[in-house]
Amino acid sequence: MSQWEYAPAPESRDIANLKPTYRPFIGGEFVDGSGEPLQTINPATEEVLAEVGTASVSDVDNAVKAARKAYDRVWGPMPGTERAKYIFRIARLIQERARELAVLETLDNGKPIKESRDTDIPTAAAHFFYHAGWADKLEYAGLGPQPRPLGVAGQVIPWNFPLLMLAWKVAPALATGNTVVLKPAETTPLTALVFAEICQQADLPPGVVNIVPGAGDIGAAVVEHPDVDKVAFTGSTAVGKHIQRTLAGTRKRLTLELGGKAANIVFDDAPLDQAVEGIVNGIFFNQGHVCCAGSRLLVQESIAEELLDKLRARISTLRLGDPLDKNTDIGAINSAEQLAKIEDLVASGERDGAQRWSSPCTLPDKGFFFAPTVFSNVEQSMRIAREEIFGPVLSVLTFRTPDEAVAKANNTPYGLSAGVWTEKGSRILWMANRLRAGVVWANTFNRFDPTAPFGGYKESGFGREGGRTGLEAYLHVQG
Ligand code: TAP
Repeated sequence: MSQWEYAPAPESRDIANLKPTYRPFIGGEFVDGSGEPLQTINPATEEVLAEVGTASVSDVDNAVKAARKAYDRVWGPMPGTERAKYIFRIARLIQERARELAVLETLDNGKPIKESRDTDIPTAAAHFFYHAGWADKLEYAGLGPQPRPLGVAGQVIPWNFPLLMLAWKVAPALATGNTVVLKPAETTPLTALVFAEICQQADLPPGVVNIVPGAGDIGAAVVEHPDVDKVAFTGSTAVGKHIQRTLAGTRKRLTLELGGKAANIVFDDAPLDQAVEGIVNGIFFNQGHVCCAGSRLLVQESIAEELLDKLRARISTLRLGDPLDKNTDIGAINSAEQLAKIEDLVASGERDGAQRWSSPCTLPDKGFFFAPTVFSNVEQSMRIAREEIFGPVLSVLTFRTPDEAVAKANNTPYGLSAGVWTEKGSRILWMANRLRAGVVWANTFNRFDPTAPFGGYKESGFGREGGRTGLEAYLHVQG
């Protein structure tokens, strides 16, 4: 007998304007892709949401041809002031359709509606607004007197922030005068295809944005297409390395945003209640499906017990369940495959002797869910301390001195983000100078803003997205 079950309210399908079928978007039209159609499911209920037509390798070729034509004839030569009008229009349309997009994102991805409503969709709109503002000011960006677009950008994105990752890729590409062929993740293609509708609504010239749903082979076809000038990839380090090898020796420009294993470091003088909120947000936001998640808590030994007690008490209050319920804190894991990966790593933590505590919440019978989990007594050599779990699982380690905190924080192949919690401003700067991470947050975590460049060190990738620095990835900078 099921402990509890729910079905999404029927009106959620109406609000999301859910259609039975979705199709690839090439040259300004929705087309019948010649790939094998896929079914996208709601990970919270395992029900089929829609059938999605996918692109084949020859569809990718058509998309690149459409993008090239649009670049040569329309978008490349267009003055920045004109490009800006289209991008502002897209930003406003995302705002106008925010409710529909938020519900659709939650249905397809499993994330809590309060996160898609308050973070994913508004931040996606903010990226278009911000980059629209750059379109006519590129020569004043300090990138040389005549920055020139690269041409056709091939972009491949993951499933954890489907529309937001699209915005991080498409907005700077369009602002700088490039055209785009984008492949969304196989498990979350829907908001990208609604974005295609928004491009039509905004009268964006055909071919400027092309969306080619499909599996990894279609991502590879985009990346490897000889007429693509720039590749922007966000996803796993393994696929990123493969792409880097594939592109070696080609003329293509490449940026990679890959995995992470961030340290969230709490000193004994930190405001503990505030730190507890930051730790919870750092690892449980979006079920921990966050490349910069604070998945390793490094806590100063003298306060470890007190902090852990407070943390477990706080985590016990998190509500897990229906992602469409506005009070839900923890939604569904995006796929059965990802759930299996989390379970495997958690089992390894138990086998390795770490102490597991999971929130006493009840899991629904259907759908892919995992209770928020904290491991203490974690050694640096354990898999749960080294590998990216990409789920709601926190590994806790302790330290005595700031030097030890830095050494442990940097003891990872990754280098995307870190957090420091302390009252001392001088210590924040001391730590920030020593942590090998692209972003260091102080007394906060998971803060995103289109004006701030985001990206990694080491195996977390290279290149930056956002801010003025992010524009460089899409421009030939001439002296
Ligand atoms: P991946 O398996 O790497 O998938 C990412 C995208 O690449 C998907 O669209 C995927 O298609 C496609 N892909 C798969 N194989 C490919 C290939 N050989 N050539 C080209 N494209 C290919 O990662 P994931 O599991 O979706 O995402 C989780 C990972 O992304 C985590 O490691 C996370 O840290 C990282 N991530 C990083 C960031 C930043 S900003 N650094 C942000 C979000 C996520 P399918 O959907 O069909 O598999």
